[in-house]
Amino acid sequence: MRLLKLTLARIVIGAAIALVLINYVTRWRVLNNDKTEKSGTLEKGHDKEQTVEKLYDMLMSFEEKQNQMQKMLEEMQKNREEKKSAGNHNSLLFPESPLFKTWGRNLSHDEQREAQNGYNKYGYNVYLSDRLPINRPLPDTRDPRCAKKVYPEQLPTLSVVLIYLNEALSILKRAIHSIIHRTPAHLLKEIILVDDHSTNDDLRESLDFYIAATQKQHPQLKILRVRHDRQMGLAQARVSGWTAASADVVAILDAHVEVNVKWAEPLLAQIKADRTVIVSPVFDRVNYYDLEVVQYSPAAHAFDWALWCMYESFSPEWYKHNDASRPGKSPSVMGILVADRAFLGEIGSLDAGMEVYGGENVELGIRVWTCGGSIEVVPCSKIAHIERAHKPYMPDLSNAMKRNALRVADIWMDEYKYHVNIAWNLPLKNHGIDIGETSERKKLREKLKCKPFKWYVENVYPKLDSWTSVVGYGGLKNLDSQLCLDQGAVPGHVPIAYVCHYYSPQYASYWQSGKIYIGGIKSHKQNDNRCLVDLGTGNVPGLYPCKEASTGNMGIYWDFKQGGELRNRKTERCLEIHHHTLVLQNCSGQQWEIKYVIKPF
Ligand SMILES: [Mn+2]
Repeated sequence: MRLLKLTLARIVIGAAIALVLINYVTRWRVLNNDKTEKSGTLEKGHDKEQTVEKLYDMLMSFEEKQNQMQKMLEEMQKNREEKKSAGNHNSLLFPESPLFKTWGRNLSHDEQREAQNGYNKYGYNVYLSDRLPINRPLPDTRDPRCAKKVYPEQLPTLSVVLIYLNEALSILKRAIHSIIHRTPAHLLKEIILVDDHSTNDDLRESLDFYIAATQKQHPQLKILRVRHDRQMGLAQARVSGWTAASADVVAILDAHVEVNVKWAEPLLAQIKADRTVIVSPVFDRVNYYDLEVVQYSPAAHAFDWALWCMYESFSPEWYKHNDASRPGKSPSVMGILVADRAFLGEIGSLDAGMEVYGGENVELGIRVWTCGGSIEVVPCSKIAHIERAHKPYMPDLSNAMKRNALRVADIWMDEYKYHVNIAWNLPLKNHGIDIGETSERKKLREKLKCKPFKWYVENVYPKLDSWTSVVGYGGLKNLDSQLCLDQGAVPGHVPIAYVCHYYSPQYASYWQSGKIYIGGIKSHKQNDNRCLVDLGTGNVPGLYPCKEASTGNMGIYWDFKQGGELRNRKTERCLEIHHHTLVLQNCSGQQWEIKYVIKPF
């Protein structure tokens, strides 16, 4: 206890000294700048410059010591808490908060409040981040074969762009520190910090000071700042970072990352061998609640027809090699990307017409592949990335996402573009959503002589299922009762009649074959949809995976005309609503209507 108090006292005194020093340095700099400009007393300036350098060095070594002391303090705190927790457990103030699912049992009420506030603000555990060392070690999660690989000595130089909006200072510092210390100095030309109009205070003077001190320690490294005076959105922020870059290769990263050992070499080697390949590292997940690193296996980056991104397996050939250190082709990138700077420019960098967040990564994927390049995920390059509980861009990202998806569809998807409308349950025409000016990007597509989207689907992303035999979608309404067909309880096999709201439980589609899917359509061939069936026994309809339904010889085909009855081909019974309940019975002429018709049926 006494030792703890002593250490605490030391830190307080140390911090006070540091504050005085910082104050002194800042004031002196301001004064000195004025003076030198006015009187030009260079020699005096030089002396003072040296004094300042010493002060900086003192501060930096102080920071190191502080880190060590912090660690000691934490150890002791932990021991103390472990002893305490045996008998005396603090009650949780926020038992519902995901932050405290497994973490923070031993915090006092005041500490819990502070941690919860920080979590609400950032979507991750900033309380803990502020208390972890900036230079914390990361587990080496690579395939063992990676450590044995040898990369060329001569590799392209690298600009690392970090994009952020209201990121916590300690998170940003940890990202910068990891990049500087885990990238060979002769390859790392510059770090470019792009602030997409943050409003939190600690990204002002405190960050300026940290950058100045870091710059002092690494004079050969350029650290550039790009600050937007209004929020540009992710795509434009990334474009501005790319524009500011000057090295051979540009890596555009989120700022809530820590790069892992030898992250850069495997990426640079791929690009050196082929400048038209755009690469992505593999991200390990950093839990937003305890900041622990969880190992992720390499996988391709893909998307569904709503253009939400998701992981997907590599091609079957990749698995045949049985070597998890091999780069694998990928239909798209999740967002983080590393590319030959000039090549990225030649194909139109990123679509600056994309707003806020989402879809810009899919657009890049389609464009790179169809316009002469390719995308690879490189397993030997690992980045730890915080998966935030919520993002600071907007409370609900789906509106931006929907708008951006429609824009991508309009520019790139040719005869497939209405798939995006189906996925978002929007009408084919007159959806009333402004997708911005698209003529420039369409011109670019022509100029680059990009291949059609059909080529992309068939050759790059054959797992993406096409919905060309859907004839109607949106929702099925019973005109007699004005109720809608709804998937009912999940898991479960009994659809229900419910007040129409046309959200995903009521997404229904009618197919050329006569099948009816309820609860949305799966975007990937390997995933099964759920088919409306007449089991032939009882009078209750069923909802079963279509494969199971057809092998089980259930009645999965329906005769249906817009505004007409819904009659099962096998049993000849009709789906009707009786006392607010779905029943299969002899047809009495009840009428159904599907929300949107693609082609007459
Ligand atoms: Mn991120």
